[in-house]
Amino acid sequence: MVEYIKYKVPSKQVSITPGVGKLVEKAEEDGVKTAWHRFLEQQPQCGFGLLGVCCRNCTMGPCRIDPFGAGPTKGVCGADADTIVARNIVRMIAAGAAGHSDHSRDVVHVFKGVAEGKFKDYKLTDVEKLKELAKILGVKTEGKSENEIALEVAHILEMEFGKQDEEPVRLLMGTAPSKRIKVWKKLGVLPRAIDREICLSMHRTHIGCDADPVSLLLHGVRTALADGWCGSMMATYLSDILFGTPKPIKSLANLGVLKEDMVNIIVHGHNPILSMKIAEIAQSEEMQKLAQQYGAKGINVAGMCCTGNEVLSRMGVQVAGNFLMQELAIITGAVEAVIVDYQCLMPSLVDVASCYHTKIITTEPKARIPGAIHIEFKPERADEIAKEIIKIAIENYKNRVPAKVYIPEHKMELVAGFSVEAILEALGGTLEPLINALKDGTIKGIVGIVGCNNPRVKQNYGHVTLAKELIKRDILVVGTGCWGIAAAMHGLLTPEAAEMAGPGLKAICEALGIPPCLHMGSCVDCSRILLVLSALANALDVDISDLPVAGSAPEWMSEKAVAIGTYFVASGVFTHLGVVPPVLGSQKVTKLLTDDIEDLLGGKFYVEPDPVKAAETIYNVIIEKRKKLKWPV
Ligand code: XCC
Ligand code: SF4
Repeated sequence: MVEYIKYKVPSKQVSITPGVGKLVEKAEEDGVKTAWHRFLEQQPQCGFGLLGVCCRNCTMGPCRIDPFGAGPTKGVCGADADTIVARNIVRMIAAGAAGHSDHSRDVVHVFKGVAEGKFKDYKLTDVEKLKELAKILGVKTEGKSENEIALEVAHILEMEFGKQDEEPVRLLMGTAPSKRIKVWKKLGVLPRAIDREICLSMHRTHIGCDADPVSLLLHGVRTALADGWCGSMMATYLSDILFGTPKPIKSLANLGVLKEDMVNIIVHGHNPILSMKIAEIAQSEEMQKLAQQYGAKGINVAGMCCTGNEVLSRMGVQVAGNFLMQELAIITGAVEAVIVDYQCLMPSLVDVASCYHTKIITTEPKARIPGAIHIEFKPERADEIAKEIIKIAIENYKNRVPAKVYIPEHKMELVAGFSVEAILEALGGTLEPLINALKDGTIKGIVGIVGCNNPRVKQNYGHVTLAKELIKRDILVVGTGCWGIAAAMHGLLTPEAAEMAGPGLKAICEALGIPPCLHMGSCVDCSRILLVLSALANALDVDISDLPVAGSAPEWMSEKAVAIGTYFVASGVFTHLGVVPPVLGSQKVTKLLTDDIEDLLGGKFYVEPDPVKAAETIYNVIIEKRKKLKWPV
């Protein structure tokens, strides 16, 4: 579908990542719109929406509050700006938590099926990790087979979603530091079951329920905690058990990983259950041979977004790009198929693909896109379905139009796969060296950077600038998601990047042979960051809120990012946002989130679009925390 392009995009200004500008220009030449074009068409965006003061929760509305106070100050039901803004943000948290946790539910389903012997195409790969999880959940392992342990674990994890008692979820109780748990207990925000807290978020925000912004936001906290310390954590644990816990692994990133003479397949979405299979089966002799019969040299699988991070971390599969590059991959004209599961898939993929030969293949009933080929992925027939999907890509190779192909040459080396276990191994088996380096000031602190791309931000400028500014100040950076891919494409995930770090961090990186920025996985793997925080707090006998650490989402856009940000704040972490959340319509909610909440939880949000300024503030916060610990600054 060639479209009329109303506004041209200033291609040199949209991104700092090499190759992106060129492909945006190619898109325009080919008559294809990208997210940047549609973003321009959306301007000016609705001011009420941006401020969070629009409510559509019932049909007496939609209601909008006049932020200047000259027009209506209440909706038809009487809800004011504080109530409306708080309700909207709680719904964002609930949606984000639902995304992560429902992904987790799918992994539990496969894990259980493996334990029951039903899903023969998967296996329990990391049995040590299974035993560790069993211990956390209080499952006895002596005298039991692996499958018996897995079944008991699966049963408990299923109950974490839907149990009806008032006890807190067990995964959280088994992994969070006790000092933190006390804080949550006192506030009454210990989550009882994942689905329950999400459901209650929807109930509370229904017309005529909770109108108190404080009570609403506290439930938002409870819902977010159910995500971070339980739903997301479960996805990480079980994916490691099924596919192996990541270890440092080398690979390449950026669109230059696509190959002119191979069948290029992009795996995009979030769940490793599908992408690991595609990557594995594509390597098989049968599939490689078939590709050769069709005139290609072989099959090249490349990742996009978080499922890209999953296959990168475990198999070293190369990454084509992050969120805003999904359309560009197709615009190279060299991609035979984009295979997606769910989350962060632009429906526009189908429009863009219609200008090239690319097939978009959806695989999940819960994420269908009109115009895509739909092949439902079923774990009981995983290998067979993976083959079927890969064959579509291979057969499509002949339809590639060489005149339409342009693959930018840029690609960057990287090392990914820094699970908690891998970090410990790099440190020689214990946290001691890291703790000592923190205590004596060789490393000033640790910052987790996560999250998306957003056309409001020059693509990857926020991610890369913030990371560079922090490592320069001897702050170790860890992170996940689209940040990880940005950092990779800009060379921050190589041991050589230590050159860009301050003297202390540089020395540590050189001694350990690690990059100054550690890629910890996909967005659900933010739970790995929580586990690092928990281990540090326990080892130092302090609370997470005492640690010289911070979080950041410089280019966030998704509701999942709101859930992540909230569980970081709720865990006691000072959390920076580079994109303004839709809360400014309520001074009360804004103050609660960026100020008052600190007294309750020890963490708070801090909003600053400029990553250089943000780095300075984050550094100062870390220095303050160090002073309180009486550590040298
Ligand atoms: Fe999606 Fe996870 Fe955001 Fe990237 S970082 S755009 S949520 S893929 Ni999670
Ligand atoms: Fe308007 Fe209240 Fe209905 Fe929201 S819930 S749309 S504020 S009447």
